[in-house]
Amino acid sequence: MTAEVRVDGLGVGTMCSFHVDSLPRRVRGARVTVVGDFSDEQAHRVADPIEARVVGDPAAAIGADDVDAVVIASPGSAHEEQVLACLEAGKPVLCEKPLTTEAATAAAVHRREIELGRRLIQVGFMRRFDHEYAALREMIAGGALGAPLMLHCTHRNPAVPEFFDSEYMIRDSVVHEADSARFLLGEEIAAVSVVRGRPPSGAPAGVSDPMLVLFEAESGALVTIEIFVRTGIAYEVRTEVVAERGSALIGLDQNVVTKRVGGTWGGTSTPDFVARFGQAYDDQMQLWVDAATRGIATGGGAGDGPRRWEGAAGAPRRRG
Ligand code: ISE
Repeated sequence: MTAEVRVDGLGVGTMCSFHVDSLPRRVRGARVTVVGDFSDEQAHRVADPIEARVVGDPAAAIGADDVDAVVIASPGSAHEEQVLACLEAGKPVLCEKPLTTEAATAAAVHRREIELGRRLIQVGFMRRFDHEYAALREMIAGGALGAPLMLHCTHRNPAVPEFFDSEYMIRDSVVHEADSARFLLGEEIAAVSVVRGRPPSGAPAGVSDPMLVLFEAESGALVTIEIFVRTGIAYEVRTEVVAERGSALIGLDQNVVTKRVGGTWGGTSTPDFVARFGQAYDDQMQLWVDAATRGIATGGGAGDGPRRWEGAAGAPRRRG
């Protein structure tokens, strides 16, 4: 491994473009040497300004001599094959969620990582690096509020692409709440139920948006999630813990709101997840680069997230 980690960025849509931009500017110790996307044009748009090579074939890019580690932000359906290729090549990988699109394949990827004997996968659960989530976890773990009884999670996107159906909402959006719930409560999710709501006019046919999701944690603590990805308003992600001796709420956008205009109280809401979680994405990337320098991965891994909803021991009940 060279002193500077040479990174391959796979799938350069919004998220990977953000990461590719962060590596030279806001993260120490890495540079992007190879870029790949199903659209060669998009790959060149990202690669050319930073003098990276464009390699269309993901397997060739992962195996390339000038690649030490890989950032995967391709569509979820491509993750399984690409992450497995990283494992076989012995290269640390930061894979955007979902790790794979099915619980069984995610479990298989995790098993392969264990078989090979080296932690190489970090999953893009960036909320763990957000200062508010980290402070809330500390508050809960420190016992200041007493035992947590409920988490109330609001997860609203202003808009999503047409293909973002109800399954996508669970895999791409609610997956963050699964990770956050486990991160904040420090325990596993034992049961999941989903109630489908009435879509707003203009939503694609057959989509259930909003939905209410209920997790029951092993201790009996309840986690309610409102997932609504076509609000037309702003990016709103809030989490409130209600515990035995008090409650605490994060995600009020206090960093950007709070000003008085002509006697009214108001401000701007966060427009999107990159604006809301920019600091968390960068800190996540720094941790990944630091670990990749040592040829390993740390942070949220293949064993986190909804993989645990199904599978071997202690398989949760599914309802709804
Ligand atoms: C997106 O992919 C993300 O990861 C965001 O954090 C989430 O809020 C959004 O719903 C997803 O589409």
